[in-house]
Formats: sequence, C-alpha cells, structure tokens
Amino acid sequence: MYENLRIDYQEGIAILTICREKALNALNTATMNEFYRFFCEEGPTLSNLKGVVITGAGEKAFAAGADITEFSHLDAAQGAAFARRGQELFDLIERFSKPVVAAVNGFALGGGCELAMACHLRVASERARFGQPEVNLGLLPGYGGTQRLVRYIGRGKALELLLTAEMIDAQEALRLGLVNCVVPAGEEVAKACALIEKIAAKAPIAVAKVIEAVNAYFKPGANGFAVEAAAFGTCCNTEDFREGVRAFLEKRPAQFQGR
Ligand code: CO8
Repeated sequence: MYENLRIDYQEGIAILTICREKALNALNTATMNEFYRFFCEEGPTLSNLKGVVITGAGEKAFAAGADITEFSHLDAAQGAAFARRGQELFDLIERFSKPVVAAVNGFALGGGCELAMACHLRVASERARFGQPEVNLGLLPGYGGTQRLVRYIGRGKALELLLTAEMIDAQEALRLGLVNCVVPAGEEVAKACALIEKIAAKAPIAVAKVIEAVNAYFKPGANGFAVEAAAFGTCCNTEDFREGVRAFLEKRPAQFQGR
C-alpha cells in the first residue's frame, strides 16, 4: 500500500508520482520509505519491467526538497543517520538495473534535485527549476548532492550553485549537462517513457552492465576498467549477444530475450 507515491504501470513502465502536491512534493520520511520499498522490494521482482519514471504531482514541483518540517529537531547523530538513509536509497536508484528517468515537471530543489541526479537520465519540462538551497537553512545537501552535482556539471559551477543557493532554469540545466533534454511543459513523462522504450529494445543484460560499469567510474576504490572487462565477458556468454550478432549479419532487428 503506497500513500505518498502513486504507481501506474503503462506498457511495462512503472511511473512513480510523488503525491504531496500541497507541500510541493517534499520528500518526507514516509515518501522516502515508499521509494525504498519500490526500489528494494517490488521493482526487482517485476520481470517484465522496462524501466521507471519518477515525477511529481501537479504542475509546480517535482520535489521541493526533503520535508523541512521533519528535521528541525535533529541532533548531529540523528542528522547523519537521516542523510545516510537517504544516500542509501538514492544509491539503490542509481544501481537499479533498469533505466530510471526523472521527468522533472517543476521545482527540483535540495533533496528533489538530488533525487533527479540519482536517476540515470533526466527530462526537464521547460518549467523545471533546479537548485541546492540548503545553505539558506544552515545545512548542506545530505542525499549525495555535493558529490553528484560535481560529477554532472563540474567543480566550479557546482560550487557556485551550492554556495549561492541560486536556482537555474531548464535551459541552463541543459547547457550545463545536468539534464538530457528539455521538452514543453506536460510532455516530460511521455518523453521519459519514449527514452525507456528505446532502451527496452536493446539487450537487457547489456543495458544493466552499462549502468554497472558507468557507476564503477564513480565508486571509490573500484577499477572501472576491470568492471567493464568483466561485464564484457558476461555479455559474451549471453544468448542475446549471439542473437545480436546474428541479427546484424542477417540484416534484421534483433529479438533480445534477456538471457
Ligand atoms: N518541505 C516542507 N514543505 C515545503 C517544502 C519543503 N522542502 N517546500 C515547500 N513546502 C511547502 C510550503 O511550506 C508551503 O506550505 P503551506 O502552504 O502549508 O505554507 C507549500 O509547500 C507551498 O510552498 P510556498 O508557499 O513556499 O510556494 P512558493 O511558490 O512561494 O515558493 C519554493 C516555492 C521557492 C520552492 C519554496 O517553497 C521553497 O523555497 N521551498 C523550500 C526549498 C528548499 O529549501 N529545499 C531544500 C530542503 S533541505 C533538503 O532538501 C536537504 C536534503 C538532505 C537532507 C538531509 C537530512 C538531514
């Protein structure tokens, strides 16, 4: 039973909508727990799942951050635990073996921007706005924002956004490489689904291995080249590899089975 997320299945794609419109879809603990449940328990058991889209209810916000009403009384130990739990969830999303696409329909601030950055791809509506305004609250991002923002847009620009708490619009996010594309308002979920459909036509094991190898680039201590070589070997052992090569030689579309 989900109360803060609505989950719609559409042609094999799970569309997760954060339904806390009155609080601009702020990520309270209950919402974070429901995300956790989906990505940890339910999502991995869905055998025909093509991918996941995350979006926010209404026209104003994707998610305006962690729910500020919940953390005014946190002490140091509780704050660190709160942040670690969120980081764990966003890592799960980043490591999910099927593509996860954020359809950013409005404000993506603080934890909302961090959630979008944990997704594999980001589609922004022209109304989307991104920012990490935590310093306004006497905080810094706690759900991986200081790390992922640097990866996407580089140290200088990331520091500027993190230190000034300035928001950027969708076009600037596109220019900086924070989002993959910008679409007219209202078309972001359809575009996210179209991206997933395109990926769903590829070999599922190869897709999962691309995600794993790219993640290894950012994992301290991991040797990304070694992960890539091992993943390459795994793919060579699949029926899909044989089918992909056969289909190429026979000049026909490949029919991948995920085996
Ligand atoms: N948490 C809780 N409620 C929120 C949040 C939020 N993050 N954002 C907006 N709301 C609520 C408002 O309080 C308001 O409620 P009410 O109607 O009951 O007064 C309602 O949503 C509508 O908001 P506004 O009236 O403020 O709407 P505006 O259009 O005037 O402004 C803004 C929109 C600019 C988005 C504004 O709401 C805002 O600045 N929101 C806060 C943004 C923010 O600071 N986000 C970062 C939060 S901190 C964070 O995410 C850290 C993550 C890591 C945490 C680690 C744990 C320790």
